[in-house]
Amino acid sequence: MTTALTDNPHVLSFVSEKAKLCQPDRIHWCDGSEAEKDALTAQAVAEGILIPLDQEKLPGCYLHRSSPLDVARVEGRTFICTPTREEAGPTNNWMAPDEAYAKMKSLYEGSMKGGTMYVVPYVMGPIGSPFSKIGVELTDSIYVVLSMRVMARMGQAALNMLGQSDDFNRGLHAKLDIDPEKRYICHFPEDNAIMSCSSNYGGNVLLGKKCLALRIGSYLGRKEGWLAEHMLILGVESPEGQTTYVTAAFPSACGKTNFAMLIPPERFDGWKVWTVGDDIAWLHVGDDGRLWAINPEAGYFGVAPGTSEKSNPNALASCQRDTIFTNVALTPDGDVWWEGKTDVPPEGLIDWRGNAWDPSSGEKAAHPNARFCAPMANNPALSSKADDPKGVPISAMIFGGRRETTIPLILQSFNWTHGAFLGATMGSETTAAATGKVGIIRRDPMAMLPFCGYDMGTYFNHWLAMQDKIKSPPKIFMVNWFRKSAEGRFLWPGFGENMRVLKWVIDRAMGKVGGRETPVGWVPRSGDLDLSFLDITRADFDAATEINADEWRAELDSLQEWFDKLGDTLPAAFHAQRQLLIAVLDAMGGGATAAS
Ligand code: OXD
Ligand code: MN
Repeated sequence: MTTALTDNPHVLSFVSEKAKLCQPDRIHWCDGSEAEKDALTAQAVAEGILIPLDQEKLPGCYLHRSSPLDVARVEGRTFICTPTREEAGPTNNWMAPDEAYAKMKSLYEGSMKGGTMYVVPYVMGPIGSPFSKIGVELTDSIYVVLSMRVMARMGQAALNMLGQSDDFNRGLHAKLDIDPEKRYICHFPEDNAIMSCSSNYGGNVLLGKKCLALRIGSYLGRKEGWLAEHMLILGVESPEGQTTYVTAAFPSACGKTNFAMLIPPERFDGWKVWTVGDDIAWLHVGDDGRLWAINPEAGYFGVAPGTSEKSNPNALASCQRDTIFTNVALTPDGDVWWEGKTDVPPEGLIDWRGNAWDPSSGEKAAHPNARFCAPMANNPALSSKADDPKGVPISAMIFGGRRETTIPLILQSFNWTHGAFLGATMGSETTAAATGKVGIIRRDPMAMLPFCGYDMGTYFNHWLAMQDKIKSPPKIFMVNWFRKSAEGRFLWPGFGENMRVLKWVIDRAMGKVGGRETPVGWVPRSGDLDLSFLDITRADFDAATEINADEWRAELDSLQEWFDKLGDTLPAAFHAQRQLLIAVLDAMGGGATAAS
């Protein structure tokens, strides 16, 4: 055993209790140092867990290949273990805490015999921030240790911040044999504890991320009066040097990382977008009555496929050093590749399973949910506030999904309740970030469907209750970059051009620009959005921002089923919003609202 790095009795007894259960031969306390990283990396390479990439071109970068049966989050095996099923709500899998503890105990028993248990102390959020949370993850996976080192402030600093306190998340992870049948990701919100086994894939095992920062975090947020959200945080700096901060919630693999790292097009000379976070926001009400956000993470666990010089040069730059790639393809010269990185794949690729890749096979070279795990410090667009213990003040919040129809390019809500309603009812086509069928529309309220650690209706009530505390609330918007024409063509060019939409958002938040009121919210008129030097026809812009009454009526109709599923805890205000919108649409008749 390496020497314990703390004399905190609560940490020591947690570690010794779990060591007794898992029976590792060794216990390694992670201090987070460079020397430790080098030693663990060398060991991971020797054991074949990491494959070194070209160290001249990509210093500190490695490839990891997971089991082909362990490539994404497993929502079906993820449980919220509250005393009653009602507390977990109808959208979560539930298991009684006693049953879950007993099941997990039997799986963990002796699971680390012959191996090492790593003690990984970490902080989610800037060191010293009153909003940060501390966790200790015990794991038998070097891949987890090295990834947690990227994704969180890990090591001695976390124990120093904890001091003698008992207020830390207790996490236990064991790889077992990666058998999907034995895979469980169990959350115990009342005990601030997480247990995960039989997986070694990011979202299931980097316990600070989805498990603590969102599922347990959302529970703590309700208890303590704040919000833990699946949102990126960015700052838009104007040529005059004024920075406005915005958060945005899109479902997994729908472009949060790209949006958080957006590079404004030439037309926006002098404008700059700064990344505070690309996946998670913790939002607290400040003394000034505004909502302030911190990014609890310290790295990016981003989806690699589709990331290119065109879609996200800052993400590519972030992956040039000290990055762990998972399930990407390997080039003969020790570089990485994935679908969409370049138009033409390099010759001689080894695919994500480790086999020579045949481009005519119809198989993907990289897994669709292949990831990069890169330190945020590598990002050329990193905000100087990313480490600020206070966080940043939020002027606008954006919800967005991937929808071919109905939802316009951009829509501003009338008020907080209407904005929360739009977020709560948003739908999106499914992606490869979770196991299951891709391309089906599912409701993903506030992009939190897989991440809310308690009953969804109660979560919405918490959102509505927060309004009373926020004297100057951010304005709430909805975006859809993915709307298509009748012929199936994307109507909006996306990528850097999304800056034009972002500019309208911040101008609206400041009350500086007009728009068109429709029955379902405000949309820009073509003159309100800067479309100069953009290859888009007026007809396409009108189609992208069209509110079609028939489509919306169908949308609101189908919502009833969703509301029925959510049950009695759904806020009455949301039923009323739906009825109101239906009434206004009925008064309007069929077809599209006139563009002007
Ligand atoms: C993620 C996800 O990994 O949402 O961020 O799946
Ligand atoms: Mn995410």
